[in-house]
Amino acid sequence: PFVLKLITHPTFINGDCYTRFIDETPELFDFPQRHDRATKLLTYLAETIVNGNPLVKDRPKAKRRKAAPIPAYNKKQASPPDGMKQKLQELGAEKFSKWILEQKPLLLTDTSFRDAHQSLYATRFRTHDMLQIADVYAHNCPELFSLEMWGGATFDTSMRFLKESPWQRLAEMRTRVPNILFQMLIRASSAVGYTNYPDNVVRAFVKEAAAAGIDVFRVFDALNWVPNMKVAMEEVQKSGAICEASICYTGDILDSSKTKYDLKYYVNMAKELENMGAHILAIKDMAGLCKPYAAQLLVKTLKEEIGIPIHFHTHDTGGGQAASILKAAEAGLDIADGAVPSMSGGTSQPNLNTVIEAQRFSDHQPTVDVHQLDEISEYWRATRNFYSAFESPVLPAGANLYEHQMPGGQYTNLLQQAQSLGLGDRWSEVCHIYAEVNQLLGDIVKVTPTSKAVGDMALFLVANDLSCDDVVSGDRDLAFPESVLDLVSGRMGQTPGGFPEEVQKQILRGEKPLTERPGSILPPADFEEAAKEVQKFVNHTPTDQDVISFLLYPKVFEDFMKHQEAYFDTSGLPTYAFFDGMEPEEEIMVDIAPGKTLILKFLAVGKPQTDGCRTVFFELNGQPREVIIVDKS
Ligand code: 3PY
Ligand code: ZN
Repeated sequence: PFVLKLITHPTFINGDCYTRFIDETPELFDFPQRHDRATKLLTYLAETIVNGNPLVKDRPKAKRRKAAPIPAYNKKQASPPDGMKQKLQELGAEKFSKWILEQKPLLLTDTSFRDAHQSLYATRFRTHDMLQIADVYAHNCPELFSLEMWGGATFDTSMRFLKESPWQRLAEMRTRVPNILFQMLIRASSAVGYTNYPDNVVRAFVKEAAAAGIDVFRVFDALNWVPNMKVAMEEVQKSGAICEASICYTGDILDSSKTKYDLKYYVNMAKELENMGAHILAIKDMAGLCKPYAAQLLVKTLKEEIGIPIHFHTHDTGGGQAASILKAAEAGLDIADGAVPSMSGGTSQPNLNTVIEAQRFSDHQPTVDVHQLDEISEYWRATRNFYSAFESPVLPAGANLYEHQMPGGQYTNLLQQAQSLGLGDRWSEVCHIYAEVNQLLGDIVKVTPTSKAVGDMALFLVANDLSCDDVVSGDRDLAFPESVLDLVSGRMGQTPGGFPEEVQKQILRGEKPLTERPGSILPPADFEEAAKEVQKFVNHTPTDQDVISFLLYPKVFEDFMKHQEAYFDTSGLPTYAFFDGMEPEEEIMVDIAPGKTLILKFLAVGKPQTDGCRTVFFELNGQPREVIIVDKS
């Protein structure tokens, strides 16, 4: 039909087919590109139908193969009601921070777009599913303080596994949600990675993220080493966004036998962060260790000692963390994190509706509407069924949670890693050794990336039937995991009191540990050189975002770009089709550009030919199409 339209156009018939004709009527010449995009997407689907997506190999198939129900919202409203985003724009970060202090109701952040699925589904939720519900949030929940929706593990996971651009996710979400603050998690000098980066990479990343739509940066250092937070914090402040600096909570401030991470330690750190210009202080309780009375004491004391709002983040691994939020709110907490009911609980955040209901008729009752959250929760509940392949086993925390102190995001992940190494039945031993490794290293803060090093070491010891004593004795020449060397050598930064010298010596085998800030000695990245490298594998002029993605994750970014080149942008495919391909007679609609939708129907797969190829039969917008694929089985 495209060709028909072109050759029947009067200009074409008159023979006036000069180049302006192409400029004036580009739609007539769009067909090769559209054809190309469609072919690429069909090739992806055919490949997935015949050979499967390696990401879900041997995993359960999606339990649902139709769109999740989207709650109604007032589509007549030209734009959603104003929210905190407009307040921030009106006041600027500093005054906005003071404004928060004046609010009586507890403000709420929804983590469903980031930490909830990072903790429950190994960070596998796709942009497609986020976009469907984004407008509903904007229209029906404008009272939310923020959506935590970017950073942490989502940056690399989206490119590495989901083959989609984290920047595109941010941009498309921003278009749909102009009124609620967007919040991200940044690992200070490790940005959104697992190791420290040069300062100019961290700065460029923050600047670009703020320009792309992030309003609140939750900055933390995985060893609570404040000097390592400075670069990221400074850059956030320069960008005009809100700098939310974190104290990572570990240990137990109520246990007087534990003196390393006591109340004074946290108060001192909070004061330092306030002096460095933080607009908000986050209590980042990544493992869900901050029990109700500890939360109350901590918030009460911090409220007396510092003058910026406090934002509490916890994981409900132990099951009782809504009570910690309640106690903290009583003590004057300003903002709390939670997830919608269907995305909450276990290693995820506490249930937002539980938190709201627990405070109904109190002075702090949040203003977010529980019924709206319930409707949104139904959407997420249905959406979870697209991700059956990644559903984490429900792993109720035992009393040993307070001994091993594993972060929520790591807890279920490490179990799966242990199972894949054949150590599933030795899980409690892994937990126990994890706690021992922590003590061996001098009792450190455990959160990405330091928690990964402790987890890697625990698995290494259990898998090789070794104990922490074997590490210290140095009798055996052990090849420790790379992450452990990175940690103990100081390449992740310094821990309060330092690593025990003997342990450091045995693990590093003569390598001299760093004492200075890694960013101060890492050579600055050369952005122009990096752009030239990127140019080798993309067929457009590299954008700043491309260059930053490449500097953070060179190989992951290159592979992702190659995927896009081969298959076009697969992020618009429904999740069940992206993971599992299509079923015969199934039809899907895919938006490939504004106003351009493809209707794809899968018909059948032909028998293998002698050369191992199979023909996959589709209909594209009602026309038959075939794709030939090598059957790798
Ligand atoms: C991350 O760094 O991704 C975390 O969620 C740490 O808690
Ligand atoms: Zn978390």
